[in-house]
Amino acid sequence: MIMSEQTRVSAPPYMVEKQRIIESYIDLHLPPADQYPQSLHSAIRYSVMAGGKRLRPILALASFEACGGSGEGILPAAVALEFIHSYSLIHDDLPCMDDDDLRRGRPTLHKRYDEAIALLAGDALHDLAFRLMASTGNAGVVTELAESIGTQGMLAGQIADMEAEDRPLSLEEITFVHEHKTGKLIRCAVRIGAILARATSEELSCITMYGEKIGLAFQIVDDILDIEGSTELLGKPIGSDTKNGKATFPGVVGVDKSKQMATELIDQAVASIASIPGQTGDLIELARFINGRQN
Ligand code: GRG
Repeated sequence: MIMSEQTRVSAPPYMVEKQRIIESYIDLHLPPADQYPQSLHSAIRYSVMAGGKRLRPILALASFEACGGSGEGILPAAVALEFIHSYSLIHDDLPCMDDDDLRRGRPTLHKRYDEAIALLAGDALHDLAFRLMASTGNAGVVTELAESIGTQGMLAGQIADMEAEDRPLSLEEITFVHEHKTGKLIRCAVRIGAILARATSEELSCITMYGEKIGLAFQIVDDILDIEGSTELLGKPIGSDTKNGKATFPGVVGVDKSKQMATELIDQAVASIASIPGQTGDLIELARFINGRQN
């Protein structure tokens, strides 16, 4: 195998098992589709129940367990992360942003309903997410989420991404976009798991490093899949980054170098949690999955 070649990795059993738990928790904590106003509630369910990988909540669970946490107390926080993620996808797909027609294998929310409903469904998910996060009784994780998606977090990345369209970027600039637009929420997921498990400060800094490395790798792999992936597996058309003039890692450093960098980041992520005494095997498998994923 040459350095830059990535091995396909299917979802680890841990991920499949936790997906089921997350799915039923989401189902229980979303308002019923027939509750007034039905247009809003059915739209929220249409987007959230469309079968994403649930990676962010699963990372929170794995981090919680690696830092010695047990039981179901992590679930509200984990699902809050998925609600924020879904919210960001809905808004990202809007005509004023990426103007995408397909998401998770179905018409995007504004195509299936309309723009106003899509906007408000995103807003409602923001509210639902913060209510769930606050239900942990831990103000630290509420602040952690707010900072991760705020003006120095995901929002900064989204703005930088939009302003980078149709112009050449440096490696430093594209790294900023990816670390913020995508990386901040992934970093937040593993940090929240660790905080709720009452991790030591050493464990928290190891987990933070892990989250930063996998977060950047995740978006680099996303860029590569937009070139080499399959529309059927991704549930959205490939080639959309090029079509929309998006800044990508392959656009800046080429596909081979991007693959090599993603692999190096994953190796660094795995190395960064080596000193955590707890069960880190699932975090390692999830990191390997991120590099070898097909969707
Ligand atoms: C949420 C505060 C807030 C603002 C929204 C629109 C926006 C600002 C940000 C967009 C960020 C964005 C869409 C980043 C892309 C992240 C990404 C690679 C998503 C795909 O994630 P997967 O593959 O999707 O985990 P599934 O469908 O599996 O859940």
